[in-house]
Amino acid sequence: MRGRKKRSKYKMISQPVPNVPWQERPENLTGAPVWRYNENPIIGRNPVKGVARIFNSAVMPYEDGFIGVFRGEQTNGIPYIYLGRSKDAIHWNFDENKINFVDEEGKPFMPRYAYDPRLVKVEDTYYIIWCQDFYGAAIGIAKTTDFKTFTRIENPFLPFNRNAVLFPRKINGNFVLLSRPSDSGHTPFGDIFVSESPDMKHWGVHRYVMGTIKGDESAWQSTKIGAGCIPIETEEGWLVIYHGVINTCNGFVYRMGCALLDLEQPWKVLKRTKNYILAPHEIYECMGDVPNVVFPCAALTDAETGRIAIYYGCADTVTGLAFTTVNELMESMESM
Ligand code: BMA
Repeated sequence: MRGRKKRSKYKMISQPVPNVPWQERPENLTGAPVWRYNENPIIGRNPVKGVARIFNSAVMPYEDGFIGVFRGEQTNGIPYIYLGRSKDAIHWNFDENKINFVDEEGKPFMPRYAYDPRLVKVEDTYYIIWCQDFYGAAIGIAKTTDFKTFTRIENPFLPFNRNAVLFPRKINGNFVLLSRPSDSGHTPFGDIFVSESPDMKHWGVHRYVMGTIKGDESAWQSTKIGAGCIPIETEEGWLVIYHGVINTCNGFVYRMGCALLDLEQPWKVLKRTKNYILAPHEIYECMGDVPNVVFPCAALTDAETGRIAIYYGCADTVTGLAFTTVNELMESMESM
């Protein structure tokens, strides 16, 4: 395969995924270290019967292809989660019906709404984490081993909270999760915290990880931040791709950045980007239901080549794919 030659300087600790979608870095790319798939958006409007928009969605390798959980904005305006499968992680087939959750006794449990899902495998179980209603915006978690039965774990966190991202392995024997306590509206503030659990049910040891940065130092992330993709394990630390927001006279603008957290003590920030790594620029990122939003929710990685493919919501309307490498991201961060 073309381009598959150099091993990466920085090493990701994960399985090789040789079929990760990929396009080489354009020669004329300047500035930000992330470049877009040239056929973006990969998921356009009206992708499923009764669903007007799919965005802010998460994918991962599964069997000989890929699987994903997708935020589908139904034509009644209510977001819900849909399952999709793909051979190449670019062209997706979606189930026509939304995911049917059950509670821990096996009885149907359907949240009133569900949005911004993340997807991760820890040991033998896949976890879907999203935002749902629990007297306001709160974190929903469900587990599955077969993508047929999805068992919802009862409210793991108090309201209000969003952007929960589970680490892909236990750290010091516990599950570890990043989240962003919020309000139940559009949240004009927000920092990232980390929590631990022995069983995915009881959470504690909540610690502060990182917050906004003052406008005179890194203005694009001066209003609120939130974890995006599942942390990527590297030899240097956990690489976290997150969103950062600035408030302007025309509302919020969402951009992307990344940070490196200590492998054993993930509340310690080793490095972080002061410059964003991707910002709304293309028309599908600047125009839509909510203009000027790039919102990362997943990254596919190939440890062998260091390639990273980022899935992100564009303007709360369509889904984009962008590429970078572990080297590019590592070298875009500054020591803290
Ligand atoms: C956040 C979330 C996201 C959305 C973003 C921009 O608060 O609700 O789902 O993409 O706002 O509207």
